[in-house]
Amino acid sequence: MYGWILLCLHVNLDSRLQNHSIVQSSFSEPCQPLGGGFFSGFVPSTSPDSPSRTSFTLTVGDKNPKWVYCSQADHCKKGMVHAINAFVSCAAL
Ligand SMILES: [Cu+2]
Repeated sequence: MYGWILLCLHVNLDSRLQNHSIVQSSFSEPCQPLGGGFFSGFVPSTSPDSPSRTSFTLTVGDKNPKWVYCSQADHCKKGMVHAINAFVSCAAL
């Protein structure tokens, strides 16, 4: 095990009142779920003034890059995407 990462479900202030999720994807298809990848489930936010207290903790067992997006509506296309260990990929370029 190399470490862990905690991903905040609320990175877009305009969509705090909607459900959000964390879904593993791939670099080539960043808004599509990766087969066998992780999925947090949908987590609602109930206040426009503060983020949900719900979190999704993921243990990262290797140094390979992982791509993550929110599968709610068009959040991914609006930029709700994340990367884990992306520096490994960038260093390899
Ligand atoms: Cu979202």
